[in-house]
Amino acid sequence: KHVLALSGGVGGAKLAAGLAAVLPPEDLTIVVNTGDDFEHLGLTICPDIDSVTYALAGLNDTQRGWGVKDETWQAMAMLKALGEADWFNLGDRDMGMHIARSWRMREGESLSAVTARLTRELGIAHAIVPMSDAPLRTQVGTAEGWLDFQRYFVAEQCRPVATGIRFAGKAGAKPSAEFARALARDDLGAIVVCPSNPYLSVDPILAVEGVRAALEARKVPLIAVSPLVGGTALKGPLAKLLGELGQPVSNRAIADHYGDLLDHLIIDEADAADAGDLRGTGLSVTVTGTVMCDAGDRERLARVALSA
Ligand code: FO1
Ligand code: CA
Repeated sequence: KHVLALSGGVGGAKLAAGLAAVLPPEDLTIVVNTGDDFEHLGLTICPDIDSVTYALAGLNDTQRGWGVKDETWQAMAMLKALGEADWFNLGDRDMGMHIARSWRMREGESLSAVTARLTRELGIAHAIVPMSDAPLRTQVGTAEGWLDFQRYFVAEQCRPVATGIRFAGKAGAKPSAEFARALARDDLGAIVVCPSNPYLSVDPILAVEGVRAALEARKVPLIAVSPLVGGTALKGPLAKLLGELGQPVSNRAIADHYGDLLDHLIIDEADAADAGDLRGTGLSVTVTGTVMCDAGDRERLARVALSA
């Protein structure tokens, strides 16, 4: 049976790596959020595709949470000396990835094609697939207007008060060919939603044309791993953003958010008290450790998700 995984960046990438460690390449398609992507210094930057790629290649920097390990920053220092924008940190090795992707795309290759090639070159046998080849960009509404996600998150450090989230370009953003193929497979056995932020990392995937309807139509179980630990987001100042938008941060809110799509929710042992209420809604629930510190944790959680 084939597994379709939906992933955002950091937390999602860890479970994606766990799934890749326990499933053969032909049994897994990892579809990645591209709502965080943007153009910067003439480069196409895809933070979530890169987080998943680096995690599967064993190149990810676990300390920083993004980018490549053993990174150096010489190109960045030169850019700064030249008076160019320095609010978004591009390591030298990471820069190589952005250059390869950007020039191939300028030569006419699709994001899907370039992602398939670059991941293969890095020795990754599993399919890492962008949700769409069309730009669908997550933007945060502020008093100064709509900001691209990286502008809001990195340049502005989430300081502006958020008034909304929108996905610019979602009209006409079709699923990538490999995503559409995975959604339609006869042998699809499960859909796993990795522990990424539902509003910022999974919603963009669900906003791609036809995706929500296709997921609803499939009679295969949809299993989500909650990104919450101890009732709060494991990483990031994103709780502030969600608070400003009036979105409660709780497992119940996540379950309600996914609604009918969701069949099974995996929650952290620190939130075991949530299980009763969640089960009361008709959901099936697994309580386990969801914090992934090493390869053993990732593989164990992947196996728990698959047995659900
Ligand atoms: N996050 C930061 O907080 N500061 C950065 O300078 C930064 C640079 C960066 C470069 C490449 C990349 O792939 C990711 C990078 N990130 C950086 C992380 C990224 O902005 C976010 O963590 C994700 O978009 C959230 O999923
Ligand atoms: Ca279902």
